[in-house]
Amino acid sequence: MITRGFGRRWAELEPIGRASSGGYRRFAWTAEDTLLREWFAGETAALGMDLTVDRAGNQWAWWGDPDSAPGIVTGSHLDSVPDGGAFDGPLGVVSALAAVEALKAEGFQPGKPLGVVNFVDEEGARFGVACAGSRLITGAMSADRAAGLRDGDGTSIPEAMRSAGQDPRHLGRDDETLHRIGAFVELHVEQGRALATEEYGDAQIGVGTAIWPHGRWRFDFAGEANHAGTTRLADRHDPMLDYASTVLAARTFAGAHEAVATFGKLLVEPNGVNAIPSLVRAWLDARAPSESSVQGVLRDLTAAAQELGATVTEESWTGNTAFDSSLADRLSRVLGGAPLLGTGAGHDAGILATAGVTTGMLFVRNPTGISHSPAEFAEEADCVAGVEALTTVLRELAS
Ligand code: HGY
Ligand code: MN
Ligand code: MN
Ligand code: MN
Repeated sequence: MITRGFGRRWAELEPIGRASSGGYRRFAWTAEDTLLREWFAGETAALGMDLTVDRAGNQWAWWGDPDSAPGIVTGSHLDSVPDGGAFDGPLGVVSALAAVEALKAEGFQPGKPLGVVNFVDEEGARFGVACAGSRLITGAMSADRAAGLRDGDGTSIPEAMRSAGQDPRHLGRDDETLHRIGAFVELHVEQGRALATEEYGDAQIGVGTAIWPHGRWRFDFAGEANHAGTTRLADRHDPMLDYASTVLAARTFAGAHEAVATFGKLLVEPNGVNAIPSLVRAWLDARAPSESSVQGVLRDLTAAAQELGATVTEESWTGNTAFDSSLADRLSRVLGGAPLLGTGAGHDAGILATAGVTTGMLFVRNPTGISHSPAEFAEEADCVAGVEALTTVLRELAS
């Protein structure tokens, strides 16, 4: 049953938003997102679940009356990074649906409401802030901040929501939705390679303990637009040079502070091969097991960039996030001693945990550790083990 429940759904989801590279472009409030949401609505209706959409557009499907008692919720997200992998997000949603189907098939009667959520805009690929859907309903991001964000075409989140048929008028903290969550457990493909190592016993399933502190910063390097062919070198103010030295400095400071950092997104104006740029705008992602390490990288890198005349703007910050330790121990126990591990990847589960929701995570082994890439992969047997583990956990928590 579980294999069929997983395989059919996976096959239906796979073609939506897939690019010729084999990677995915599934951005919030786009046509691909609408197809994914319609798929989710159809699947949850077929399971006899009641679907609601909250103030930020997150989809919540319920088995039982969600206002009768705080429920047990699982699920994840369906959006992706540009050219992302197939598993990051969808594995948690498909596994949640297959687990509910398995529980229904065995005649399980939940003692409390059981929910499956599809969070909107977890990757922040279009508007720049990760976990936008969970940040909005928990108040970690204000409606004003969301309305001020723009995508590459200058579209705002409210405009994008309206174009996707959603109502942005009540954008913001959603206590009614939050009060329905007694505990949230998100299943996710492991991002990084720990479970497959001897240290973690080459385990199929792991239990999350914490998410590293992480953030995103925008660096603006101003230059002087000019002709690439006729401007003497001594007369140039080329911001690409300042950007290049800052990229190298980021790697140096990350090493020095035992952190990780990368500039993964770049905007060049006017972006012409034969024009010296007037502006180079670059976004930094920096993370570390401790807040002091990340802050150390930002302190040193900001000082170096400001020396070059750059401006640095923090666009999002998530401090150290610890999952509920007693829930983590309980998850590990019911899963026969599944190993506990922290992660450098951000998740909606982390945002909910920061808002005081009892939260846990399950990770499915990733043999290569690669993620945010078309090469992201998990073995089918491990995915099925993930559904079985999630089914066990939901049966345990919702009894
Ligand atoms: O960026 C992250 O860590 C997550 O995949 N959104
Ligand atoms: Mn991701
Ligand atoms: Mn994810
Ligand atoms: Mn010319």
